[in-house]
Amino acid sequence: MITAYVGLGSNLDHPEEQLLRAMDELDCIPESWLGRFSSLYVSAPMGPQNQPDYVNAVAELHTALPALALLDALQDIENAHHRVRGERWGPRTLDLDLLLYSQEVIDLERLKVPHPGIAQRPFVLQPLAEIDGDLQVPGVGRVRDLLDACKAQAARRMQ
Ligand code: ROI
Repeated sequence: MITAYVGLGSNLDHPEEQLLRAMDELDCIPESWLGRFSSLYVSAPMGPQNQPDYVNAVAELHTALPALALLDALQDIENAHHRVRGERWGPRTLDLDLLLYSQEVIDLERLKVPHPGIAQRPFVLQPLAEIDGDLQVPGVGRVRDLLDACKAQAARRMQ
């Protein structure tokens, strides 16, 4: 069994509901079950500012699936949320990023793990730190230290 971490984000069509539904769907991925799940966090968009604020969270997933099969399953869930791949860094109904897959480093065209932007994204680090601040991001550093380094732009925790 592998422990993986998935970043969830949405800024369209009732983002909180999108994330809560996605949580159930993650638990239904074959050969996998949902572990811990962070609170929901709201943050201003990174990238183009002419879009709504985002709601983000992180889920821990225990899985026997190979990384690419897990990626396929995540993309199936995105598609079921009518995810439309529009402009780069534009708004989206549901974004599921495979952040960490055990301590593996994967560098394929389709999949880069750890997620390349992780160290610059407080909206990922903050929910990840809520689950486990001592987690190591291979080749990058410890989650808690990475969060301290970009705290200035911290996301706000929702109720
Ligand atoms: N900005 C925030 N705050 N949260 C996201 O999940 C997010 N996702 C993205 C881009 C457009 C980079 N900006 C984001 O894909």
